Amino acid sequence: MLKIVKNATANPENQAIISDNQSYTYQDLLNSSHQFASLILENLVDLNETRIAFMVSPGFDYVSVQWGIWRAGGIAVPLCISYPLPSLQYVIEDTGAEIVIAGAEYAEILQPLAAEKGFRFIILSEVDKAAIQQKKLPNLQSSRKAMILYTSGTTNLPKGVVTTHANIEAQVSTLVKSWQWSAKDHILCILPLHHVHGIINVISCALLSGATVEFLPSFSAQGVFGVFQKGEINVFMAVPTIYFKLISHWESLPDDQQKQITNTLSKFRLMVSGSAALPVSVMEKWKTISTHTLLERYGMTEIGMGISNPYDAERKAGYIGRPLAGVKTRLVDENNVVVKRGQAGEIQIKGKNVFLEYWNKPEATQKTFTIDGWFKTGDVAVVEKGYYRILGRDSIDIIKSGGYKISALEIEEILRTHVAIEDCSVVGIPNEEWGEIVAAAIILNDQNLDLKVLNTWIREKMPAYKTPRQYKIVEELPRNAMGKVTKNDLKKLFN
Ligand code: MCA
Ligand code: AMP
Repeated sequence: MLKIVKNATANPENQAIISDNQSYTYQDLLNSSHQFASLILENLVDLNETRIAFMVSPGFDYVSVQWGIWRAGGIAVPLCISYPLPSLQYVIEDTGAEIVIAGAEYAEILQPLAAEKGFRFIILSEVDKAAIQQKKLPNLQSSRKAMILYTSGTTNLPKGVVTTHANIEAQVSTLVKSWQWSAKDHILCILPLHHVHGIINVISCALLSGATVEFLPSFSAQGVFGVFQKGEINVFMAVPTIYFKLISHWESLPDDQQKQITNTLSKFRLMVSGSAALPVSVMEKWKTISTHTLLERYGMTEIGMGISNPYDAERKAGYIGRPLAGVKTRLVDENNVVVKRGQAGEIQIKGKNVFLEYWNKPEATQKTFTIDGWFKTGDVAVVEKGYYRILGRDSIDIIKSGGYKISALEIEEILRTHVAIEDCSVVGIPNEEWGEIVAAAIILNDQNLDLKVLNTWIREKMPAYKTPRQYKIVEELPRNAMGKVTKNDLKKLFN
């Protein structure tokens, strides 16, 4: 039995989830996920790694579906709930999903695709729960594939990162231990649930520990402080942009409300930041507001979390910390030779936490590991007094905005399909709130192109968080002697 499910059976009466103003116990979650597993199994005894995509809002149903897929032996493929159709279709087709599940609010966007492609389409609100007979569920080896999450890299289209149950267990267990999770914890989840941060660090750590996860349907600073003020939440995790937004909101409040919030936050057990570099200014401001020194950690879709500031020792501003238990790390130079002490190098990772493969991409999988099995992160760091400090990425084509990893190449490819665009180049430019924002330089072949129209056009094709926030129309792109666009020069255009 999966560890997370086994632990749930040990805490049946504990409160597992609060969503939509309702409270659910671990027993509710066990029943509901068993019921859902039975529904998707139909006449089978094991889904045998069938891919099942699901577009469900954060909350009890999301977790029931995720656990149901796992318990039936399927591979869970969570879809981003704000994706436009082309991005959803890409994930569904790339994984070869045979079953697609939609919350009622997403049925309309997926229905035409279901009719065209003929996959089994389940709309949650139409399921007749009373008619489902609980089936015996398969016994799963932990080496089985559990989940596929999409991440952007230096290739144009996002790749599916396949993790096994053993990978997920390793990723969750090390965090539960290092950050001292317990059944008394109560975390607020406001993160999207198609990425590791929300799925692993928030939900799975809490549920493996017998703790409570409370969901807000989407992020708003006011909403978050509103839930905090009830006085039950004691753990919070977010990307730096969210802390930035919380700080801005707090600063806009009258004195007495500021004090109340500070008083509430000071009682928290743990507050974590990650997914992108935490600016020292944000860390310091948050400390004056909350009294907490944020625990910054470093992770990646392919590895879960790898490096973390300590729970009960010094948390250093500007550093991502030290390797987590069970995670091996090293820094190497461009010849893959381990660097001397104090020198910068690419972070490479080994351990049970490291993913299995990129879905259907054996070459990409092979390229991302060294011959002796180290995963190449592409992040460059240095170690100072035992603490890792990130210096940057080895690829300028990877942008981090609002905690999301974005490929400049993917955006360029889409822009080039616009009839009025002759050529373009995309870069990330530094931004206090978002970390980086996406900026595009374009050469037009139709000078009448309205940028607002272009913006609407691109938002129908890719998620809003990937779309350019600044455009510059140029006559030509800066290139080196080999004809390659020099993106560092291009970045200067936007300053
Ligand atoms: C939205 N807006 C932006 C961006 N996104 N502007 C600039 N850059 C952006 N990236 C604008 C919108 O156009 C809109 O403005 C306004 O902000 C509000 O948009 P909305 O979508 O409602 O934003 P939000 O709900 O406030 O979202 C901000 C957010 C969200 C909560 C920070 O981006 C988020 O949830 N990020 C977390 C991503 C995450 O979980 N990453 C983890 C990946 P207008 O109305 O004018 O158009 S996993 C990972 O990285 C590894 C494993 C790890 O280490 O964790
Ligand atoms: P993703 O592929 O979305 O999982 O993003 C992983 C990337 O996020 C890493 O390769 C890093 O570049 C970046 N990242 C995650 N945590 C941190 C952090 N604490 N500081 C700097 N970069 C980070």
